[in-house]
Amino acid sequence: MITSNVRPDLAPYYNEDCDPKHLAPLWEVLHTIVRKSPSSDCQPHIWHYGEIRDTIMKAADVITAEEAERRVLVLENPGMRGRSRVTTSLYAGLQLIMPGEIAPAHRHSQAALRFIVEGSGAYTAVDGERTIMEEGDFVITPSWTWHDHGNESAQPMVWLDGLDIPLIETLDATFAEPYPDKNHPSTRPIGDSIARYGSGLMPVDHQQQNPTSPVFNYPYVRTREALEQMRKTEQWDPCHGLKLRYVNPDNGQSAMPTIGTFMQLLPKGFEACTYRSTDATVYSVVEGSGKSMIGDHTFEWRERDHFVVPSWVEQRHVASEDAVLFSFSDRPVQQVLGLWREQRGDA
Ligand code: GTQ
Repeated sequence: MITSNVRPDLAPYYNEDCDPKHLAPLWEVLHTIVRKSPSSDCQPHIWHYGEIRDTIMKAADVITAEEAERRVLVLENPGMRGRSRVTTSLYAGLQLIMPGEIAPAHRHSQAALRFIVEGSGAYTAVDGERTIMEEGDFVITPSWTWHDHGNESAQPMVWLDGLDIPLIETLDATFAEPYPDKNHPSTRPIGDSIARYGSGLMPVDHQQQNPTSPVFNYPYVRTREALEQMRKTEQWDPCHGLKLRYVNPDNGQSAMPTIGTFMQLLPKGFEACTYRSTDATVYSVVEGSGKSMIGDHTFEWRERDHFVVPSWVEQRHVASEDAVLFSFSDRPVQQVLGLWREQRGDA
């Protein structure tokens, strides 16, 4: 049944002629599918870690990592409940792994990032190389690589998962398979990738094989040190403070082809100018506290809180202490397609 807003008198034509033949009149929907500017069900939202931590920890009482395969609570955008997405194109969740547990090996066409929120010492293994993760580390699981996670430390570990699940769903290009054993065998020592590719150096005959960075752990100590060193020149961007993007050393592009990742420092008292861009963005607060005005909302945040800014909604950040924010979005996809736009407002 096709309903009409434009020409109710044409209802018999729509329903008796068009509809049975799987045809529909564009003029009834044109301006809802080709809009003047972005408008989606994605809403601004904040998850305060202090309010959700108990619920995350309780997941360990109700299900094992092995039974769950991945014990994750999905950060569901309030405007898109039940659709496992934090923005229109991206998925986010908080994954819990307890001491002694293993999340078994599998692979899928969706790419994943891990951003470590609480705990230290657990590992992710990617195609036979383990990396030990610390708070603030950014770790990549590229598309179609075998990966398992394990916690050999004495504390629970929680990290933010960011995946391109909704994007891959739109493209209808999903594949996944389990590995026959819980762990994929180790074939390279811990630290191998960062030694080979992560110091401004490369093996001399290295040929780029993959659009994803060959460095799969960007440790927080290095990122934080870079920001601290940069702050000495006081070249603050009025909207972003000091903001770095994670890059693939092979090609200077984003570390992951489908997800852009960023880390920024806002010094105590910084009041950013208003800014908007077409890449809806998920933020994870690493250090400090402050507030962000996002559209009509004001979110007060502190360490380990997560918040989301929809596409083309104005954002403005104020830091009450030195603050460090990690963020991710689909910016590289929009840029490669020539779609990305940004707009800076007044300070
Ligand atoms: O760790 O492989 O949050 O496959 C969702 C799907 C994590 C993972 C998620 C996944 C993973």
